Amino acid sequence: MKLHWSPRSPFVRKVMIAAHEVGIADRIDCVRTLVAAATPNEELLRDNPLSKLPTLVLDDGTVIYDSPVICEYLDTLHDGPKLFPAAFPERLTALRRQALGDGMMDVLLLWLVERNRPEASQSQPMLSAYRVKIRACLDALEADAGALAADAAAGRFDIGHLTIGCALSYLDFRFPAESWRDGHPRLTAWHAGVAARPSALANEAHEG
Ligand SMILES: N[C@@H](CCC(=O)N[C@@H](CS)C(=O)NCC(=O)O)C(=O)O
Repeated sequence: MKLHWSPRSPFVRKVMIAAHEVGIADRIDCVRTLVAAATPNEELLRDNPLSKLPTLVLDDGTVIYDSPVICEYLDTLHDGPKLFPAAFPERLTALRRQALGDGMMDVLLLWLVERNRPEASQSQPMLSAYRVKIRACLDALEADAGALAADAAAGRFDIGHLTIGCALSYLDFRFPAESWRDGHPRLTAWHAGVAARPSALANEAHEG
């Protein structure tokens, strides 16, 4: 399988952590692909008309995106504990947490684009809206941290935990000045456990 890949993308990292967790990372050939919202990548457009990472191309030419769909596909390739619980209500909780983590990463990417514009062109209302949303997400996660900790104590790790872990780590990577741990002690403790998993350590975000 070929994965359009970047070492900076939080969504690519999510997919690679999922691949590692289900034991098939060595079946993925990562191809460095440059994307930018303002510059569609001509080659990537042939596989994904949205020109977005991650995009997975299977050996038979089938193309799969976006990260929730890729992760759910990878979860069909193994017989171990599933990242996507089959039964409700566990499935609903995992999908909601995945949506929250994905949504946080969407906001952070938009925030990064806005922050990288020349200062005179930056929209202060948008910048402050992004901060308000991320803080609200962190507060919601702190309120959920008791349940997250109980899951960890029971050895449960699903797509919801994985995605929230990626979103928090992306805050560390791109927004260290936001000091997200302040006021979120239980979430901080939970995240430390996720960040120490071999799958996360093997796929640290980096420039390059
Ligand atoms: N919903 C998508 C989001 C993917 C996404 O936003 N990827 C970013 C890189 S991290 C991208 O490709 N941006 C380029 C663009 O927006 O044109 C997913 O879950 O895969």
